[in-house]
Amino acid sequence: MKTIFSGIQPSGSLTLGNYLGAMKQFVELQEDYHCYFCIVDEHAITVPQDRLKLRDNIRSLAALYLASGINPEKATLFIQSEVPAHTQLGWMIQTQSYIGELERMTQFKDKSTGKEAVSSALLTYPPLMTADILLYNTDLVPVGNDQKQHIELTRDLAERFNRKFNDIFTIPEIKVSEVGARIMSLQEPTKKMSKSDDNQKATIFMLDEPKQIEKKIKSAVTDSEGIVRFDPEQKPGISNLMTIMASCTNQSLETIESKYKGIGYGQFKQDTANAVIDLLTPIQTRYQDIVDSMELDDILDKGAEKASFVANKTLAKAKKAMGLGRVKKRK
Ligand code: ATP
Ligand code: LTN
Repeated sequence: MKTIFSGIQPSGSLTLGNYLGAMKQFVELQEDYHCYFCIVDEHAITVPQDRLKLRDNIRSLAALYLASGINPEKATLFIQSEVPAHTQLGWMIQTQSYIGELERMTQFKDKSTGKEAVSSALLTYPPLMTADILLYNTDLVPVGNDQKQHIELTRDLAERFNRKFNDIFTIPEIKVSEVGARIMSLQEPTKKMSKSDDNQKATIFMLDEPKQIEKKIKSAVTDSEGIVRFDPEQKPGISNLMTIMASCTNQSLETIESKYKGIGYGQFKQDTANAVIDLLTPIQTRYQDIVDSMELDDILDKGAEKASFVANKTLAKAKKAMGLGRVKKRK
């Protein structure tokens, strides 16, 4: 069975973009793959975080994984900082990464441009992500489109390490879902929907109440043509809502286009809002049952233990390959 690894940052409340671009595929994939799903809290601290909020976000994210359908009997769910091998291998990979290639990452440019104090960890974020992936002999990494560049760099770094030291890492491949890979902001549909957007109206959060969801979708930016047609270049707003509708209801874009022929944006927006509400309501109910439970702690404890076992084995091989540590003398 092939192995899958993916991570989500506990850097705020999860969005509909995170669900449709990442979480939804995770749930489907756990049936056919050996899966590791990680709450990457060490990635989240590459930008400033409030400690109490971070704690809440970590727990909330773990509960959302489970509420969305991740089954701890099938997949390993754990918190990155509870498995020290991640930062250890991350450091080793950093020694093999070049500043120039890290500076070319669009996520680094987006998050650092115009900022006064940029942490060096924001630049060295990709080597840690590489370590996350390589520790588990990962074959496939399911992520949204925005992570493509990071996965390409992961492959380069793994190949570089293998060439220079010993062939120990599996070279992973990216897996982007066909629909929903890039959900855009409701207010600026040429920008991706993001948990850290300052404009609250731009983003649907997984824990938003039905009324809020309806309000946000109804005030989503569209165009004046009045035709429900998929054209991301000319009609980014409507195309984004169509993508949302398509991935919430598992319909094709063509079906939606023909269904709304001659029907205005008002009805289309209302139906899209209902589709999102129908998708999120059962997840929210399960979330409330899990988030403060001891069961959640048990699942995360077991997850960290299982993940550590595999990660430590890979780490030991990589240390040996690089010549770190020592060989004990025997009597
Ligand atoms: P931020 O918005 O704070 O930069 P993020 O949501 O982009 O964070 P993560 O939480 O780490 O970053 O993303 C988790 C997963 O969700 C990744 O696989 C990412 O590709 C996917 N994802 C994030 N935003 C979207 C989006 N708008 N559409 C589709 N997938 C997304
Ligand atoms: N960089 C990713 C989060 C992330 C990740 C990973 C995804 C950290 N480590 C390993 C897949 C595999 C992001 O910002 N979305």
